[in-house]
Amino acid sequence: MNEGDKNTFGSPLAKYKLVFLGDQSTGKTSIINRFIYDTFDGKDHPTVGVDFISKTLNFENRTIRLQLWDTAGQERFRSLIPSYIRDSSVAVVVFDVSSKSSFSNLTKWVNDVRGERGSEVLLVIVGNKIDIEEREVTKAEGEQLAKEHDAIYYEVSAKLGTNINNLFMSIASTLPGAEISQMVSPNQNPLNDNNNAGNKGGVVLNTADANKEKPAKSGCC
Ligand SMILES: Nc1nc2c(ncn2[C@@H]2O[C@H](COP(=O)(O)OP(=O)(O)OP(=O)(O)O)[C@@H](O)[C@H]2O)c(=O)[nH]1
Ligand SMILES: [Mg+2]
Repeated sequence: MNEGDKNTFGSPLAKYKLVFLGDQSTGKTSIINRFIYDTFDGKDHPTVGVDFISKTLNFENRTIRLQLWDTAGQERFRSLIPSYIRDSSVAVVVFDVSSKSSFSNLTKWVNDVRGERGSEVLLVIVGNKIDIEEREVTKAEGEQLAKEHDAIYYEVSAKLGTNINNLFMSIASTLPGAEISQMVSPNQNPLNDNNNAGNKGGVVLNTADANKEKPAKSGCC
């Protein structure tokens, strides 16, 4: 174990794997890029295989590390995905609120998750692109589907950054993490904490994580 795997007291960090799933172009990579780097370039960069990045959060009185697995929505990579679902404690299934078909296909993704992990996983359904006015899926429809599948529901815009930090903080708040961090007092809002932050808006980003653990651009598979 290297120093980066320890908290301020030298204890091992609590680590959680999050897998991002959903149809092609729903905005999985854009959501992750907004969270990690606070950027959005508006270009198409379809993920090839699976990408990985991690981020350490000082949250309330805990320090946890989120390991984010960003999967490709393209059909040709489908066979890779079950093993990443199997390994994860959180599955974030993303659809595009301006695309009815991405919403219709959500059930298939959710069934894949439940099939692999049953109820041993935190399921989060995310409606992305709420900056687009011509919606094809309403918030009520999203909420209803999430309720049916016992999932948390969030609507976000990676483009504008709307609700992105709330989404990740909400996920982090449901994960157990035994470590007590001295870096953030219990009353301090981590979203306003820019100590050591590599990104604006910041929950503390361990930039070393991002550099060290990110594989070659083509992904890991
Ligand atoms: N308007 C708008 N466009 C977005 C938003 N998020 C992503 N996009 C655009 O949607 C397209 C696809 O975004 P990606 O993040 O590459 O989607 P993805 O789900 O990672 O796609 P795959 O890797 O192919 O599965 C890009 O052109 C993005 O710029 C958003 O919140 N609003
Ligand atoms: Mg992608």
